[in-house]
Amino acid sequence: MHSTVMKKGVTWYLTRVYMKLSENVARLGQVAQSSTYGNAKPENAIDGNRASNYNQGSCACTNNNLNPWWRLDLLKTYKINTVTITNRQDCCSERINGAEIRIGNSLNDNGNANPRCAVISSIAAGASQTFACNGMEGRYINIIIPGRTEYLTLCEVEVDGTLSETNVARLGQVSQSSKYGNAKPENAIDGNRASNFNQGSCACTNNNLNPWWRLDLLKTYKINTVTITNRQDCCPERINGAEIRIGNSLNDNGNANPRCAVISSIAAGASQTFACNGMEGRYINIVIPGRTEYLTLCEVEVDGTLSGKSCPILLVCSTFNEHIMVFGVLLIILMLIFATFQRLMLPDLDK
Ligand SMILES: [Ca+2]
Ligand SMILES: [Ca+2]
Repeated sequence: MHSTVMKKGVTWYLTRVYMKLSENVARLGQVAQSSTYGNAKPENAIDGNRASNYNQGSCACTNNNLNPWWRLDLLKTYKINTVTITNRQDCCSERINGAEIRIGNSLNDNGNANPRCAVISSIAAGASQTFACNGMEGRYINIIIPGRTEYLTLCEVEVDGTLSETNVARLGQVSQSSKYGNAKPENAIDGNRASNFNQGSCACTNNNLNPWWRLDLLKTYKINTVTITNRQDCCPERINGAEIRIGNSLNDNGNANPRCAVISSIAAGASQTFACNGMEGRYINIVIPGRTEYLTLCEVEVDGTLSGKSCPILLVCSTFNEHIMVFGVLLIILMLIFATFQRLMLPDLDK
């Protein structure tokens, strides 16, 4: 009896962990299809429900068209690992045969001209089949039946993928030594490179000695590159001699951290990328040392990945979810040890 309960517990827990680790990004998107049969709207294929009897109202379906298609717009570019399609159960499972999965950033031919991830030879009635797309990149995921007049029915489309965008700057908090007018530090991480000062997307300090701007990423990252967009309409030379500093210390407001680069100059309105080769830090500072100057930054973009090294003992600095996960794994190990011990020492107990 103990082992049955234990197996159920382990299965439940591992399912939850799996669901947590693999996010279905399809549900973040917007959908369209070439036509709609009755109430079988395209949204039914991303309602999070694999119910595959048509009458359950959870399948998308087109009319009987030539080249029918369904499209998911993820709104941003993703690297697509897999696409999982659930086929109709109660009728006509062969209608899906020959459908293609297309992934890319173009809307030519409604997105159906994008590169092909897979051709579906067949999916059993009511079954869910997963197709590997190996990191193909795209904002649009189309499913199309080419060259045939057919109904396209999709009871669920699930997509496992990760955002391609790697600018982690926008996840952070910013500050600067002083603020010129409304040119607040957030303007440098608003996702907009607009470089005319009047467009309101540049951060700018007053005319201070050693002016600085700081990005706090809240966690330690390995920084690959930092890309800085300079002001276009005036004074591009003000950035000359600025330094990029990266580290975990707030000594001298973070300006004493190790140096990634010295900016010799950046053309007016240009964006220049500096390689920091995996330097680790939570803080990224840009400082003009030894000079009284305005520091103007129209955009700062940071390519980096979360650093694994910052937590020598996972339980000390992990998030709440990670705590729960570690606790669960330890619990499973304890249960396994207990079950093994029970079998060895008390072999007759289950009989
Ligand atoms: Ca559905
Ligand atoms: Ca900006």
